[in-house]
Amino acid sequence: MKTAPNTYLWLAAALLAALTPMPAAAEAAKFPPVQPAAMQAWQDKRFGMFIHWGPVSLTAHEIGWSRGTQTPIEVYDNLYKQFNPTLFNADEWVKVAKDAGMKYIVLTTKHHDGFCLWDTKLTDYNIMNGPFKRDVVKELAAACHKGGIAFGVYYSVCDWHHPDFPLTSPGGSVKRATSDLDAYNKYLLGQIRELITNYGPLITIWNDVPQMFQGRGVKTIEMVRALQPDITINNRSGDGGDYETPEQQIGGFNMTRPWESCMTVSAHNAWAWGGAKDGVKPLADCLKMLVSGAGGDGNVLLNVGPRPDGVIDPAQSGRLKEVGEWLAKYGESIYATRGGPFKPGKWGASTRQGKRIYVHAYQFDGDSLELPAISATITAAHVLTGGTVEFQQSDAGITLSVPAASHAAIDTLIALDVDRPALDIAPVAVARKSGSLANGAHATASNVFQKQAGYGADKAIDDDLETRWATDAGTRQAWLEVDLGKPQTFSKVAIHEWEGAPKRIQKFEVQFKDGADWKTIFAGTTVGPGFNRAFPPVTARVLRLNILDAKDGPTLDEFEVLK
Ligand code: H79
Repeated sequence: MKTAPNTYLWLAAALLAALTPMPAAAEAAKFPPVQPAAMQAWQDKRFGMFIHWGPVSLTAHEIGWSRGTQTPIEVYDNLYKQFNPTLFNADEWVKVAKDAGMKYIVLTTKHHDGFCLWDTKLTDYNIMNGPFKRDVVKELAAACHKGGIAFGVYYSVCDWHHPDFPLTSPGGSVKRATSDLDAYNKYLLGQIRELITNYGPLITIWNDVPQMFQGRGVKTIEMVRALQPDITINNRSGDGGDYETPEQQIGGFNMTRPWESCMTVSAHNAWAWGGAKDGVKPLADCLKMLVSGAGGDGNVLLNVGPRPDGVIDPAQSGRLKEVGEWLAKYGESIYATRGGPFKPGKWGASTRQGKRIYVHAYQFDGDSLELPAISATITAAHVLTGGTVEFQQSDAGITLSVPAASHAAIDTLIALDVDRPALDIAPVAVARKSGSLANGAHATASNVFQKQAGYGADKAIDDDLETRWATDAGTRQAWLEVDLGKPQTFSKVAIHEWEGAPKRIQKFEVQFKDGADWKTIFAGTTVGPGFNRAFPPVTARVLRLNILDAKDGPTLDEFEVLK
């Protein structure tokens, strides 16, 4: 998010650590699971809309977290008196979601700031007591039901505004002098009961930040199950739930435990409205989130932050519409598919349904894409995005040859028909080094974080954004050397500095080895997560990123060497 105050970074790290891991299926159940048919119906939808909205949208600062930081608490808690989104039209929101190809909507009925967007009888701090006086949750639920799209509620477990909740702002870091967690728990259960009883049927209860709720979440789940047995519940109740929720990252391949990544369309990862200059992510990023999500067997909940006047800004709705146009053509490769058998990576992703595998290729090596062997025979191959493909299959693997003219701009979609149910094929990783040239490459580094293999140099060339090369804390200078295995010609590098600590690098050079000498191709200052640079072609076997100055130990997701 854009304005992380340093004082909250420890809290962020702790929370994110608590919110993102994927436990093994066996760890999960302290309560009856949701009906399997309901879980599958939720998975089949694959793509939903998250909506973060409330009085805070007037400030263009982050929902919940700006209370007591950018916005003084007294100011924040009075914003609702001016919140009058006269242009709010629930049917319009539903149309934006449907045009995007989304199959469900999840709205922040109450975020960590405690403000309620519905006519709750349990607190006055709600939408009916501001100037707008319309039950937003009721209107959106009705519009969803009318529009044939599922509706779910986000409900923050932590509530830094409620007088009985033990923690308060900023960021749940201050302990209240007096509090009553049992009383607060009654309030929470009462509110969730209202939402299910008066606004259902719901597809999901999306709990968030279960501060102090371990041992209490199970009560939530039991009540939800009793009221409506087919509601899915996310894993943030305090005691787990039906599905995992990686946040601001696409989950890894996992077919045993359902999951949904929540992502923001905002270019700056804002959840609530971030102002006119906030911007949106490129179409390629949005599409790849969805495709790689489905390819890993997960859902994607893509967030919009409507403006304070009630409109989803055309920048956001326009981008979503482009995703919807793609889905209108190629939705068969996403909805109701399962992930795999080729596990997702920077190369692309794959999904499957019936006797068909959908290969989504983001990158080729020249004209070809090498895939590992699978336990099925390919009977036919087609490029659904237009063009031609030839395939060769042997015990060693599969080669798909797609001429450059048949490469789609973002995702070349190739359907492989196979001789048996595609779901029977065991998932396989696509062993591939980063960068189209680096398949035989290996990497070494000056320094590896605590000499741990998990942070080794090879992690920077493994085509896996989930792993990284890291150096020891306090490292100011370091190098990463890539041996391409044989002399090769390249004219571009891409560097992905870890998003968890971007812009540590302050000064660097990219060099190649010429005999015993290092020759500099180009030099630069900061890098960040999406750096790339083209240059006149260089032929060499060994090159390196030489980091001359860093604020703290440099750490990279990937270093790619490209043609
Ligand atoms: O509702 C959205 C977030 O507000 C919520 N979950 C999603 C769905 C969330 N609560 N806690 N966290 C996420 C983890 C903490 C994130 C933070 Fe930050 C990053 C806290 C500190 C850095 C954002 C930026 C808040 C303060 C600064």
